Amino acid sequence: MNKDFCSLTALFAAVLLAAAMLPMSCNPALPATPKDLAQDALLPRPVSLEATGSSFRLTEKTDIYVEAGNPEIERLGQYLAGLLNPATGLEIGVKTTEEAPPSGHIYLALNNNGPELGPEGYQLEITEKAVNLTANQPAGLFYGIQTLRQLLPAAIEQQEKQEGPWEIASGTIRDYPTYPYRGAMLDVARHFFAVEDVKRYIDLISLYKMNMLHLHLSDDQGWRIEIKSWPNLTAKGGSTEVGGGAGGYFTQEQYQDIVQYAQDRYMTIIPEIDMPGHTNAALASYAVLNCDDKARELYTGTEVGFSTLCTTKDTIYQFIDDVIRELAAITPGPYLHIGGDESHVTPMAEYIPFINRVQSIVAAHGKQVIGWDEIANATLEPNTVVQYWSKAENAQKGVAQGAKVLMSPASKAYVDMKYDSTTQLGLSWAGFIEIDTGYIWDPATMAEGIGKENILGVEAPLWTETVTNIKELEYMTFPRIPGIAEIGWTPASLRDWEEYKVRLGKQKGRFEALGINYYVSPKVTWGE
Ligand code: TNX
Repeated sequence: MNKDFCSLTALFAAVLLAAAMLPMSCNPALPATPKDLAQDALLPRPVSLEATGSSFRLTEKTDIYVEAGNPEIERLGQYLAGLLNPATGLEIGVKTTEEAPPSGHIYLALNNNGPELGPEGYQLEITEKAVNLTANQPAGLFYGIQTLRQLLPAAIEQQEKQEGPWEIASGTIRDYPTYPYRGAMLDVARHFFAVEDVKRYIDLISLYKMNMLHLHLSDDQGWRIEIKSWPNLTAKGGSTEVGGGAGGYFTQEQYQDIVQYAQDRYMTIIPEIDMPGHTNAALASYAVLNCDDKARELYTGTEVGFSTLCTTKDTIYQFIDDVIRELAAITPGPYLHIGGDESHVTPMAEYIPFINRVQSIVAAHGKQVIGWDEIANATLEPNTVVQYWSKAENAQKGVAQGAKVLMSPASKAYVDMKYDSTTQLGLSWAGFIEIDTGYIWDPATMAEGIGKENILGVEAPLWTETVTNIKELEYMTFPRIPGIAEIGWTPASLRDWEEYKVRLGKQKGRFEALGINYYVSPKVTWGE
Protein backbone atom coordinates (compact mmCIF):
# COMPACT_ATOMS: atom_id res chain seq x y z
CA MET A 1 0.00 0.00 0.00
CA ASN A 2 1.46 3.33 -0.90
CA LYS A 3 2.11 6.03 1.67
CA ASP A 4 -0.02 8.76 0.11
CA PHE A 5 -2.99 6.44 0.00
CA CYS A 6 -2.12 5.51 3.52
CA SER A 7 -2.24 9.08 4.81
CA LEU A 8 -5.41 9.82 2.82
CA THR A 9 -7.11 6.87 4.43
CA ALA A 10 -5.92 8.06 7.81
CA LEU A 11 -7.30 11.52 7.16
CA PHE A 12 -10.64 10.06 6.16
CA ALA A 13 -10.66 7.86 9.21
CA ALA A 14 -9.86 10.84 11.41
CA VAL A 15 -13.02 12.55 10.25
CA LEU A 16 -15.12 9.51 10.98
CA LEU A 17 -13.58 8.08 14.10
CA ALA A 18 -12.41 9.29 17.49
CA ALA A 19 -8.66 9.92 17.45
CA ALA A 20 -8.03 7.25 20.06
CA MET A 21 -9.39 4.58 17.75
CA LEU A 22 -6.94 5.32 14.94
CA PRO A 23 -4.48 2.61 14.09
CA MET A 24 -0.89 3.72 14.76
CA SER A 25 0.30 2.92 11.28
CA CYS A 26 -1.28 1.69 8.09
CA ASN A 27 1.44 -0.76 7.30
CA PRO A 28 3.62 -1.82 10.20
CA ALA A 29 6.27 -3.21 7.82
CA LEU A 30 7.14 0.29 6.61
CA PRO A 31 9.35 2.39 8.86
CA ALA A 32 7.41 5.22 10.51
CA THR A 33 7.66 8.54 8.69
CA PRO A 34 10.14 10.70 10.59
CA LYS A 35 8.23 13.71 11.88
CA ASP A 36 10.39 14.99 14.67
CA LEU A 37 13.64 16.57 13.56
CA ALA A 38 14.69 16.80 17.20
CA GLN A 39 14.82 12.97 17.33
CA ASP A 40 17.47 12.84 14.64
CA ALA A 41 20.89 11.80 15.90
CA LEU A 42 23.05 14.38 14.17
CA LEU A 43 26.76 14.23 14.82
CA PRO A 44 28.26 16.77 15.48
CA ARG A 45 25.25 18.10 17.35
CA PRO A 46 24.05 21.29 15.62
CA VAL A 47 24.01 24.69 17.30
CA SER A 48 20.28 25.22 16.84
CA LEU A 49 17.42 23.09 15.63
CA GLU A 50 13.71 23.73 15.45
CA ALA A 51 11.35 20.87 14.57
CA THR A 52 8.08 21.56 12.76
CA GLY A 53 6.40 18.16 12.83
CA SER A 54 6.04 17.10 9.21
CA SER A 55 8.40 15.61 6.64
CA PHE A 56 9.89 15.90 3.16
CA ARG A 57 10.13 12.92 0.84
CA LEU A 58 12.54 12.26 -2.00
CA THR A 59 10.65 10.93 -5.02
CA GLU A 60 11.22 10.17 -8.71
CA LYS A 61 10.34 13.82 -9.32
CA THR A 62 12.91 15.30 -6.95
CA ASP A 63 15.81 17.25 -8.43
CA ILE A 64 18.59 19.33 -6.95
CA TYR A 65 18.35 22.95 -8.03
CA VAL A 66 21.41 25.13 -7.73
CA GLU A 67 21.88 28.84 -8.08
CA ALA A 68 22.71 29.59 -11.72
CA GLY A 69 26.08 30.99 -12.72
CA ASN A 70 28.16 29.44 -9.98
CA PRO A 71 30.12 26.36 -11.06
CA GLU A 72 31.20 25.61 -7.50
CA ILE A 73 27.61 25.32 -6.32
CA GLU A 74 26.85 23.17 -9.35
CA ARG A 75 29.72 20.90 -8.37
CA LEU A 76 28.26 20.67 -4.85
CA GLY A 77 24.91 19.76 -6.40
CA GLN A 78 26.60 16.94 -8.33
CA TYR A 79 28.36 15.81 -5.15
CA LEU A 80 24.99 15.66 -3.35
CA ALA A 81 23.39 13.79 -6.26
CA GLY A 82 26.31 11.34 -6.10
CA LEU A 83 25.53 10.71 -2.43
CA LEU A 84 21.79 10.23 -2.96
CA ASN A 85 21.51 8.33 -6.22
CA PRO A 86 23.22 4.97 -5.63
CA ALA A 87 21.03 3.92 -2.69
CA THR A 88 17.77 5.64 -3.68
CA GLY A 89 18.03 4.74 -7.36
CA LEU A 90 16.00 7.90 -7.98
CA GLU A 91 18.22 9.44 -10.66
CA ILE A 92 18.05 12.82 -8.99
CA GLY A 93 19.39 15.42 -11.41
CA VAL A 94 21.08 18.78 -10.97
CA LYS A 95 19.42 21.84 -12.53
CA THR A 96 20.36 25.47 -12.43
CA THR A 97 17.83 28.16 -11.60
CA GLU A 98 17.69 31.95 -11.33
CA GLU A 99 15.18 31.92 -8.48
CA ALA A 100 13.81 29.56 -5.84
CA PRO A 101 12.68 26.31 -7.54
CA PRO A 102 9.14 24.90 -7.69
CA SER A 103 8.06 22.68 -4.80
CA GLY A 104 9.25 19.12 -4.34
CA HIS A 105 12.95 19.86 -4.75
CA ILE A 106 16.23 20.44 -2.96
CA TYR A 107 17.73 23.89 -3.45
CA LEU A 108 21.34 24.93 -2.80
CA ALA A 109 22.25 28.61 -2.80
CA LEU A 110 24.57 31.18 -1.31
CA ASN A 111 22.76 33.72 0.73
CA ASN A 112 23.67 36.39 3.18
CA ASN A 113 22.57 34.39 6.14
CA GLY A 114 23.85 36.38 9.05
CA PRO A 115 27.43 36.88 10.18
CA GLU A 116 27.16 34.34 13.01
CA LEU A 117 27.10 31.53 10.42
CA GLY A 118 30.59 32.58 9.33
CA PRO A 119 32.40 30.94 6.41
CA GLU A 120 31.48 27.34 7.38
CA GLY A 121 27.97 27.64 8.79
CA TYR A 122 24.72 26.81 7.00
CA GLN A 123 20.98 26.99 7.32
CA LEU A 124 18.95 23.94 6.38
CA GLU A 125 15.20 24.48 6.09
CA ILE A 126 13.06 21.43 5.53
CA THR A 127 9.34 21.68 4.84
CA GLU A 128 6.88 19.19 3.37
CA LYS A 129 7.47 20.86 0.04
CA ALA A 130 11.16 21.62 -0.16
CA VAL A 131 14.65 21.41 1.24
CA ASN A 132 16.46 24.75 1.17
CA LEU A 133 20.12 24.75 2.02
CA THR A 134 21.81 28.13 2.19
CA ALA A 135 25.17 29.38 3.44
CA ASN A 136 27.43 32.41 3.26
CA GLN A 137 30.17 30.37 1.55
CA PRO A 138 30.33 27.08 -0.40
CA ALA A 139 32.03 25.35 2.56
CA GLY A 140 28.82 25.91 4.54
CA LEU A 141 26.81 24.18 1.82
CA PHE A 142 29.20 21.24 2.02
CA TYR A 143 28.64 20.91 5.78
CA GLY A 144 24.90 21.35 5.32
CA ILE A 145 25.02 18.46 2.83
CA GLN A 146 26.68 16.29 5.51
CA THR A 147 23.78 17.15 7.83
CA LEU A 148 21.20 16.34 5.17
CA ARG A 149 22.96 13.03 4.57
CA GLN A 150 22.73 12.16 8.27
CA LEU A 151 19.01 13.05 8.33
CA LEU A 152 18.30 10.32 5.77
CA PRO A 153 18.20 6.64 6.79
CA ALA A 154 21.63 4.99 7.16
CA ALA A 155 20.89 2.92 4.04
CA ILE A 156 21.56 6.09 2.03
CA GLU A 157 25.27 5.20 2.44
CA GLN A 158 24.90 1.92 0.54
CA GLN A 159 26.23 1.71 -2.99
CA GLU A 160 23.39 -0.48 -4.30
CA LYS A 161 19.72 0.43 -4.59
CA GLN A 162 17.85 0.05 -1.28
CA GLU A 163 14.20 0.10 -0.23
CA GLY A 164 12.85 3.55 0.61
CA PRO A 165 11.00 5.56 1.58
CA TRP A 166 13.54 8.39 1.74
CA GLU A 167 12.07 10.85 4.16
CA ILE A 168 13.41 13.67 6.29
CA ALA A 169 11.67 15.26 9.29
CA SER A 170 10.89 18.94 8.81
CA GLY A 171 12.29 21.94 10.61
CA THR A 172 15.14 24.41 10.51
CA ILE A 173 18.76 23.92 11.49
CA ARG A 174 21.17 26.82 11.83
CA ASP A 175 24.62 25.57 12.52
CA TYR A 176 28.26 26.69 12.55
CA PRO A 177 31.53 25.51 14.12
CA THR A 178 33.02 26.57 17.44
CA TYR A 179 36.63 26.21 16.22
CA PRO A 180 38.02 26.90 12.73
CA TYR A 181 40.43 23.92 12.89
CA ARG A 182 38.88 20.45 13.28
CA GLY A 183 41.33 17.84 12.20
CA ALA A 184 42.92 14.46 12.14
CA MET A 185 46.56 13.51 11.67
CA LEU A 186 47.73 10.43 9.83
CA ASP A 187 51.28 9.14 10.27
CA VAL A 188 52.21 7.69 6.87
CA ALA A 189 55.88 7.47 7.93
CA ARG A 190 55.83 4.57 10.42
CA HIS A 191 53.59 2.59 8.08
CA PHE A 192 52.87 3.89 4.63
CA PHE A 193 49.27 4.35 3.46
CA ALA A 194 48.36 4.51 -0.22
CA VAL A 195 46.55 7.41 -1.92
CA GLU A 196 43.27 5.42 -1.94
CA ASP A 197 43.47 4.87 1.83
CA VAL A 198 44.08 8.55 2.48
CA LYS A 199 41.08 9.43 0.27
CA ARG A 200 38.84 7.04 2.17
CA TYR A 201 39.95 8.59 5.45
CA ILE A 202 39.19 12.06 4.04
CA ASP A 203 35.69 10.90 3.11
CA LEU A 204 35.06 9.33 6.50
CA ILE A 205 36.17 12.32 8.55
CA SER A 206 34.43 14.86 6.35
CA LEU A 207 31.09 13.19 7.15
CA TYR A 208 31.66 14.62 10.66
CA LYS A 209 32.60 18.07 9.33
CA MET A 210 36.33 17.85 9.96
CA ASN A 211 38.22 20.29 7.75
CA MET A 212 41.92 19.58 8.27
CA LEU A 213 44.09 16.55 7.54
CA HIS A 214 47.66 16.72 8.80
CA LEU A 215 49.95 14.23 7.06
CA HIS A 216 53.04 13.23 9.05
CA LEU A 217 55.25 12.72 5.99
CA SER A 218 58.66 11.96 7.46
CA ASP A 219 60.09 10.19 10.46
CA ASP A 220 62.93 7.86 11.46
CA GLN A 221 61.37 4.95 9.59
CA GLY A 222 60.45 6.63 6.31
CA TRP A 223 60.41 9.70 4.08
CA ARG A 224 57.09 9.73 2.17
CA ILE A 225 57.06 12.76 -0.12
CA GLU A 226 59.06 13.12 -3.31
CA ILE A 227 61.53 16.04 -3.20
CA LYS A 228 62.87 16.44 -6.72
CA SER A 229 66.10 18.21 -5.65
CA TRP A 230 66.95 15.46 -3.12
CA PRO A 231 65.71 12.27 -4.83
CA ASN A 232 67.39 9.83 -2.48
CA LEU A 233 65.06 10.90 0.34
CA THR A 234 62.37 8.72 -1.18
CA ALA A 235 64.52 6.32 -3.27
CA LYS A 236 66.29 5.17 -0.13
CA GLY A 237 64.45 6.84 2.76
CA GLY A 238 61.05 5.71 1.48
CA SER A 239 62.05 2.10 0.90
CA THR A 240 60.98 0.59 4.20
CA GLU A 241 58.77 1.09 7.28
CA VAL A 242 58.23 -0.24 10.80
CA GLY A 243 58.65 -4.00 10.73
CA GLY A 244 60.76 -3.91 7.55
CA GLY A 245 57.95 -3.84 4.96
CA ALA A 246 58.32 -2.18 1.57
CA GLY A 247 57.24 1.31 2.68
CA GLY A 248 56.50 3.66 -0.19
CA TYR A 249 56.05 7.35 -0.86
CA PHE A 250 53.83 9.86 -2.62
CA THR A 251 55.10 11.37 -5.83
CA GLN A 252 54.42 15.11 -5.98
CA GLU A 253 51.60 14.36 -8.45
CA GLN A 254 50.01 11.86 -6.05
CA TYR A 255 50.30 14.33 -3.19
CA GLN A 256 48.61 16.99 -5.33
CA ASP A 257 45.87 14.52 -6.16
CA ILE A 258 45.26 14.07 -2.40
CA VAL A 259 45.33 17.85 -1.89
CA GLN A 260 42.72 18.31 -4.65
CA TYR A 261 40.52 15.50 -3.32
CA ALA A 262 40.61 17.11 0.12
CA GLN A 263 39.98 20.58 -1.29
CA ASP A 264 36.90 19.31 -3.12
CA ARG A 265 35.64 18.37 0.36
CA TYR A 266 36.64 21.73 1.88
CA MET A 267 39.52 20.10 3.70
CA THR A 268 43.04 21.50 3.97
CA ILE A 269 46.08 19.23 3.86
CA ILE A 270 48.82 20.16 6.33
CA PRO A 271 52.10 18.47 5.40
CA GLU A 272 54.61 17.77 8.16
CA ILE A 273 58.35 17.36 7.79
CA ASP A 274 59.49 16.47 11.29
CA MET A 275 62.84 18.02 12.29
CA PRO A 276 65.50 18.22 13.64
CA GLY A 277 64.71 14.91 15.40
CA HIS A 278 62.69 12.04 13.89
CA THR A 279 64.94 12.29 10.83
CA ASN A 280 66.72 8.94 10.56
CA ALA A 281 65.25 8.20 7.11
CA ALA A 282 66.77 11.45 5.77
CA LEU A 283 70.06 10.78 7.61
CA ALA A 284 70.18 7.34 5.94
CA SER A 285 69.51 8.87 2.51
CA TYR A 286 72.22 11.58 2.56
CA ALA A 287 75.51 11.35 4.47
CA VAL A 288 75.88 15.14 4.33
CA LEU A 289 72.96 15.67 6.70
CA ASN A 290 74.97 14.05 9.51
CA CYS A 291 77.66 15.86 11.57
CA ASP A 292 80.08 12.98 10.97
CA ASP A 293 79.25 12.81 7.22
CA LYS A 294 78.30 9.15 7.57
CA ALA A 295 74.92 7.97 6.36
CA ARG A 296 72.88 6.16 9.01
CA GLU A 297 71.33 2.71 8.55
CA LEU A 298 67.63 2.58 7.71
CA TYR A 299 65.53 2.00 10.83
CA THR A 300 62.46 -0.23 11.16
CA GLY A 301 61.95 -0.26 14.94
CA THR A 302 59.71 1.97 17.07
CA GLU A 303 62.09 3.83 19.40
CA VAL A 304 61.94 7.64 19.34
CA GLY A 305 64.33 10.48 20.11
CA PHE A 306 67.65 9.11 18.80
CA SER A 307 68.15 11.07 15.56
CA THR A 308 68.98 14.67 14.69
CA LEU A 309 69.91 16.71 11.66
CA CYS A 310 73.33 18.34 12.06
CA THR A 311 71.89 21.76 12.98
CA THR A 312 75.29 23.51 12.99
CA LYS A 313 75.99 22.82 9.29
CA ASP A 314 75.01 25.36 6.61
CA THR A 315 74.11 22.55 4.18
CA ILE A 316 71.23 21.63 6.50
CA TYR A 317 69.55 24.97 5.85
CA GLN A 318 70.03 24.63 2.10
CA PHE A 319 68.41 21.19 2.40
CA ILE A 320 65.49 22.53 4.45
CA ASP A 321 65.02 25.45 2.08
CA ASP A 322 64.77 23.04 -0.87
CA VAL A 323 62.32 20.76 0.93
CA ILE A 324 60.12 23.62 2.16
CA ARG A 325 60.20 25.36 -1.23
CA GLU A 326 59.08 22.23 -3.11
CA LEU A 327 56.45 21.37 -0.51
CA ALA A 328 55.09 24.94 -0.29
CA ALA A 329 54.73 24.99 -4.08
CA ILE A 330 52.35 22.01 -4.04
CA THR A 331 50.48 22.93 -0.84
CA PRO A 332 47.76 25.55 -1.30
CA GLY A 333 46.83 25.56 2.40
CA PRO A 334 48.36 28.16 4.71
CA TYR A 335 50.28 25.83 7.05
CA LEU A 336 53.48 23.79 6.97
CA HIS A 337 54.18 21.62 10.02
CA ILE A 338 57.84 21.43 11.04
CA GLY A 339 57.53 18.82 13.81
CA GLY A 340 60.12 19.77 16.41
CA ASP A 341 59.11 17.06 18.92
CA GLU A 342 61.28 14.73 20.95
CA SER A 343 64.61 16.05 19.66
CA HIS A 344 66.30 14.41 22.64
CA VAL A 345 69.76 14.31 21.06
CA THR A 346 69.76 17.91 19.82
CA PRO A 347 71.24 20.17 22.53
CA MET A 348 68.72 22.89 23.56
CA ALA A 349 71.36 25.51 22.64
CA GLU A 350 71.20 24.21 19.05
CA TYR A 351 67.50 23.37 18.98
CA ILE A 352 66.35 26.96 19.64
CA PRO A 353 68.33 28.69 16.84
CA PHE A 354 67.35 25.81 14.54
CA ILE A 355 63.61 26.32 15.11
CA ASN A 356 64.04 30.09 14.76
CA ARG A 357 65.80 29.68 11.43
CA VAL A 358 63.32 27.13 10.08
CA GLN A 359 60.45 29.48 10.96
CA SER A 360 61.99 32.15 8.75
CA ILE A 361 62.50 29.66 5.90
CA VAL A 362 58.82 28.69 6.07
CA ALA A 363 57.80 32.36 6.19
CA ALA A 364 60.02 33.10 3.17
CA HIS A 365 58.00 30.52 1.22
CA GLY A 366 54.76 32.20 2.24
CA LYS A 367 53.55 29.68 4.80
CA GLN A 368 52.68 29.65 8.48
CA VAL A 369 54.42 27.27 10.90
CA ILE A 370 52.76 24.66 13.07
CA GLY A 371 55.04 22.71 15.40
CA TRP A 372 54.68 20.30 18.32
CA ASP A 373 54.62 22.05 21.70
CA GLU A 374 58.40 21.88 22.25
CA ILE A 375 58.88 24.62 19.64
CA ALA A 376 57.51 27.15 22.15
CA ASN A 377 61.00 27.06 23.70
CA ALA A 378 62.18 29.03 20.65
CA THR A 379 61.29 32.62 19.70
CA LEU A 380 57.98 32.24 17.90
CA GLU A 381 56.89 34.26 14.88
CA PRO A 382 53.56 36.02 15.54
CA ASN A 383 51.53 33.59 13.41
CA THR A 384 53.22 30.33 14.49
CA VAL A 385 50.87 27.70 15.91
CA VAL A 386 51.86 25.45 18.81
CA GLN A 387 50.36 21.97 18.83
CA TYR A 388 49.83 20.91 22.43
CA TRP A 389 50.38 17.17 22.80
CA SER A 390 52.37 16.68 25.95
CA LYS A 391 53.35 19.65 28.09
CA ALA A 392 50.90 22.38 29.16
CA GLU A 393 53.94 24.39 30.19
CA ASN A 394 55.14 24.50 26.57
CA ALA A 395 51.72 25.49 25.24
CA GLN A 396 51.58 28.23 27.91
CA LYS A 397 54.97 29.51 26.74
CA GLY A 398 53.51 29.67 23.25
CA VAL A 399 50.46 31.63 24.42
CA ALA A 400 52.74 34.02 26.33
CA GLN A 401 54.40 34.74 22.96
CA GLY A 402 51.04 35.34 21.32
CA ALA A 403 50.84 31.99 19.52
CA LYS A 404 47.59 30.12 18.93
CA VAL A 405 47.34 26.59 20.25
CA LEU A 406 46.14 23.49 18.44
CA MET A 407 44.83 21.06 21.04
CA SER A 408 45.90 17.40 20.78
CA PRO A 409 46.39 16.36 24.40
CA ALA A 410 47.75 12.82 24.15
CA SER A 411 45.68 11.51 27.07
CA LYS A 412 42.44 12.56 25.30
CA ALA A 413 42.98 13.01 21.58
CA TYR A 414 45.59 10.38 20.62
CA VAL A 415 43.72 7.79 18.60
CA ASP A 416 46.74 5.49 18.57
CA MET A 417 46.17 4.80 22.28
CA LYS A 418 44.47 1.50 23.14
CA TYR A 419 40.80 1.66 24.17
CA ASP A 420 41.49 -0.62 27.13
CA SER A 421 43.98 -3.25 28.21
CA THR A 422 42.53 -5.81 25.79
CA THR A 423 42.91 -3.72 22.61
CA GLN A 424 45.26 -5.59 20.27
CA LEU A 425 46.53 -2.55 18.37
CA GLY A 426 47.92 0.70 19.67
CA LEU A 427 50.13 2.01 22.43
CA SER A 428 49.29 2.97 26.01
CA TRP A 429 51.97 5.43 27.19
CA ALA A 430 49.35 8.21 27.49
CA GLY A 431 46.76 5.87 29.04
CA PHE A 432 43.80 3.93 27.71
CA ILE A 433 41.31 6.11 25.85
CA GLU A 434 37.79 4.69 25.90
CA ILE A 435 35.05 6.57 24.06
CA ASP A 436 33.98 8.48 27.19
CA THR A 437 37.56 9.53 28.05
CA GLY A 438 38.09 10.73 24.49
CA TYR A 439 34.85 12.76 24.55
CA ILE A 440 34.62 14.24 28.04
CA TRP A 441 37.01 17.16 27.83
CA ASP A 442 36.94 20.75 26.74
CA PRO A 443 39.88 22.29 24.87
CA ALA A 444 39.18 25.63 26.56
CA THR A 445 39.64 24.24 30.08
CA MET A 446 42.44 21.69 29.46
CA ALA A 447 45.32 23.88 30.55
CA GLU A 448 45.46 26.88 32.82
CA GLY A 449 45.80 30.15 31.01
CA ILE A 450 44.75 28.68 27.64
CA GLY A 451 41.21 29.76 26.84
CA LYS A 452 38.98 29.53 23.80
CA GLU A 453 40.45 32.77 22.43
CA ASN A 454 43.93 31.19 22.37
CA ILE A 455 42.81 28.00 20.64
CA LEU A 456 42.79 27.38 16.91
CA GLY A 457 41.04 24.04 17.26
CA VAL A 458 41.47 20.31 17.89
CA GLU A 459 43.25 17.48 16.15
CA ALA A 460 43.28 13.72 16.70
CA PRO A 461 46.64 12.20 15.69
CA LEU A 462 46.94 8.60 14.54
CA TRP A 463 50.53 7.42 14.97
CA THR A 464 51.02 4.20 13.11
CA GLU A 465 53.76 2.20 14.82
CA THR A 466 51.18 -0.60 15.29
CA VAL A 467 48.66 0.34 12.60
CA THR A 468 49.47 -1.26 9.26
CA ASN A 469 46.43 -0.95 6.99
CA ILE A 470 43.13 0.86 6.41
CA LYS A 471 41.03 -1.65 8.38
CA GLU A 472 43.28 -1.17 11.42
CA LEU A 473 43.18 2.59 10.89
CA GLU A 474 39.36 2.45 10.95
CA TYR A 475 39.37 0.37 14.11
CA MET A 476 41.51 2.88 16.01
CA THR A 477 39.77 6.01 14.71
CA PHE A 478 36.13 4.88 14.84
CA PRO A 479 34.26 5.76 16.88
CA ARG A 480 36.71 8.18 18.54
CA ILE A 481 37.00 10.53 15.54
CA PRO A 482 33.33 11.64 15.58
CA GLY A 483 33.85 12.65 19.25
CA ILE A 484 36.84 14.85 18.42
CA ALA A 485 34.92 16.28 15.46
CA GLU A 486 32.07 17.21 17.81
CA ILE A 487 34.45 18.78 20.34
CA GLY A 488 35.71 20.99 17.52
CA TRP A 489 32.29 21.85 16.10
CA THR A 490 29.70 21.93 18.89
CA PRO A 491 29.70 24.48 21.73
CA ALA A 492 30.83 22.94 25.03
CA SER A 493 27.48 23.95 26.57
CA LEU A 494 25.65 21.56 24.21
CA ARG A 495 27.88 18.57 24.86
CA ASP A 496 26.98 15.93 27.41
CA TRP A 497 28.33 12.38 27.54
CA GLU A 498 25.06 10.70 28.62
CA GLU A 499 23.26 12.21 25.64
CA TYR A 500 26.23 11.71 23.30
CA LYS A 501 26.66 7.97 23.96
CA VAL A 502 23.11 7.36 22.70
CA ARG A 503 23.48 9.66 19.72
CA LEU A 504 26.83 8.10 18.77
CA GLY A 505 25.26 4.65 19.09
CA LYS A 506 22.75 5.63 16.41
CA GLN A 507 25.64 5.97 13.94
CA LYS A 508 25.93 2.16 13.97
CA GLY A 509 23.86 1.63 10.83
CA ARG A 510 25.81 4.33 9.02
CA PHE A 511 29.18 2.89 10.07
CA GLU A 512 28.02 -0.49 8.79
CA ALA A 513 26.61 0.83 5.53
CA LEU A 514 29.96 2.55 4.96
CA GLY A 515 31.82 -0.66 5.73
CA ILE A 516 33.76 0.90 8.62
CA ASN A 517 35.63 -1.56 10.81
CA TYR A 518 34.70 0.21 14.06
CA TYR A 519 35.31 -0.69 17.69
CA VAL A 520 32.09 -1.84 19.38
CA SER A 521 32.72 -0.04 22.64
CA PRO A 522 30.76 -1.22 25.72
CA LYS A 523 30.52 2.44 26.79
CA VAL A 524 28.28 3.34 23.86
CA THR A 525 24.53 2.67 23.74
CA TRP A 526 24.45 1.05 20.30
CA GLY A 527 21.24 1.52 18.34
CA GLU A 528 20.33 1.04 14.70
C1 TNX B 1 55.02 10.57 20.54
S1 TNX B 1 53.36 12.82 19.72
C2 TNX B 1 55.42 11.07 19.32
C3 TNX B 1 55.39 10.20 18.13
C4 TNX B 1 54.99 8.80 18.47
C5 TNX B 1 53.84 8.85 19.44
C6 TNX B 1 53.27 7.51 19.75
C7 TNX B 1 54.68 13.28 19.19
C8 TNX B 1 54.76 14.68 18.82
N1 TNX B 1 55.66 12.40 19.11
O1 TNX B 1 56.65 10.22 17.52
O2 TNX B 1 54.61 8.16 17.30
O3 TNX B 1 54.30 9.43 20.63
O4 TNX B 1 52.10 7.63 20.51
